[in-house]
Amino acid sequence: MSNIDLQALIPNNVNLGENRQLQRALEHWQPAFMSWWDEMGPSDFNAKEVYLRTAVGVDASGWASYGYTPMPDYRWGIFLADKEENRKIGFGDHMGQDVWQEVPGEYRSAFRRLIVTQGDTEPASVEQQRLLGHTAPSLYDLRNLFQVNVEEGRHLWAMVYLLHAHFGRDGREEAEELLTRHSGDADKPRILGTFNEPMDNWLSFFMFTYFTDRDGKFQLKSFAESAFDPLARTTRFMLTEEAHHMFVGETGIGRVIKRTLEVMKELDTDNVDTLRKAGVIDLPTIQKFMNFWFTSSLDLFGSEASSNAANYFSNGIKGRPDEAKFTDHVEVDSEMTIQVPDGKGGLKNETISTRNGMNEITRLEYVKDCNVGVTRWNMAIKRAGVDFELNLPNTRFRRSVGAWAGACTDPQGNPISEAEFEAKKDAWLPNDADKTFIHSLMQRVTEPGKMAGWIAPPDRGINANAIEYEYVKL
Ligand code: BYC
Repeated sequence: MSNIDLQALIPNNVNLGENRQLQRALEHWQPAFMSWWDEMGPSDFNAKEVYLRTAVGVDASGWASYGYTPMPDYRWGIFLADKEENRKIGFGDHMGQDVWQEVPGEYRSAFRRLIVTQGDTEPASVEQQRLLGHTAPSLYDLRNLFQVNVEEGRHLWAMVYLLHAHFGRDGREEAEELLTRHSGDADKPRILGTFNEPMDNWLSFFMFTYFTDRDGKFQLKSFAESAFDPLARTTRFMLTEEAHHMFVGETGIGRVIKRTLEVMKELDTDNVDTLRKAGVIDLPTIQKFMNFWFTSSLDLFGSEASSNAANYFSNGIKGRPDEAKFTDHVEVDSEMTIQVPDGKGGLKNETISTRNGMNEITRLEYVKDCNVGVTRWNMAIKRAGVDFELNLPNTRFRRSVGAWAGACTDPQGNPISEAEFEAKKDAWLPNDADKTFIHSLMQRVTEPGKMAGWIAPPDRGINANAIEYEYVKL
């Protein structure tokens, strides 16, 4: 196993010290990253001690160490999963050939664009979440937010390393740019839609970590298949960190639902006003926030039929998540069916080449994965004897990218008129009153072990510590 040099200015397991030029370039970028963290990272908490886990190795057993660290002292660095000897390309036109340690010239701009797009989402999410620390429902949650934030910072480092190490001057310029675009900025926004959405409440944070971080999981899995081995290795290690972010989302939403169910039982009611007065989030509102963040995240997979995606697959740039489980890894003549609007207010089937449909294949795998948590939440609702079911909306609903962009459908995906959509959208998506209500709940709780009234405590603390542990020293 490769050793991590944690003493280096930039912790790494890529023998950075042996490449002085690259090391100097990254050491030059490091202060720019630190200023970005100061200005755009979690506001007002940089001096606080946070109980964080830090990567100290890359093997599955014991890669993390836990301890109190002020966030700016976090050991952001470069960690690649170990090299697999004799690894071969597993899909596309180069299938069976040796993987590449350098980017082939003809694919350089495609790789650069994808690495920049991936890299752009990481600091974007930190920017979106920067004010949430002020309204954390508990110290446990506050610490989880900060853990997610520092790890997204590290994921930025992962992409910046690739840009510096493999893309020369262009790469260095792109790395600078990653710190100058900002989430929601009118002039220089982040690249992908979801990462410009404002996030001023913790229900959205949990939805984001459940749904949007899960897009991250699927995109990283696609890169983990890449013929460009350094990209595959860096994303494989990122996936181990990403798992915690989705855990925060799934358990966060689960705890909100649990608390609501407790109060529904106590008061013996499902009346929305009564529940809101009692300070918990009614289930229909949870459904609306889910509708919003799930559909926004669906757009992140790109168009149903995409020649970009076909090229990425053919050229070995980006595979399908868990490529090994598919039977055909080349898909040279195969076809698939997608649904598109028929131009007359309905829908029709369209046959496309499987290569063109790679985004849709990945999106459908993602939807299946999203449903795992939804099923778990519904089981809790059922166990509580409440007659309500949360459902993911259809993938045609509220789309801004792809075949259904701008088309109006109901949450079941049936095409409807714009007038009907406008009339009903307040019942399907968070409306102003819902947002005002959620906002009113966002009060900071700082006593160790105490939770805000709208969320149940977690089942257990972090790293075998008690829930009452002082996860952030305020
Ligand atoms: N918003 O052929 P198309 C994560 C653009 S999340 C705005 O349909 P393609 C994380 C597209 O760029 C994972 N624009 O799409 C989560 C293209 O633009 P150009 C992030 C969009 O190229 C939480 C045009 O529309 N990683 O890690 O097949 C916290 C037509 O594109 C959007 C990646 O995304 C959108 N939603 O696929 C922290 C992986 N969607 O070229 C982190 C890298 C599409 O015409 N990116 N467009 O200017 C990719 O693999 C691909 O770029 C996409 C799009 C899958 C996003």
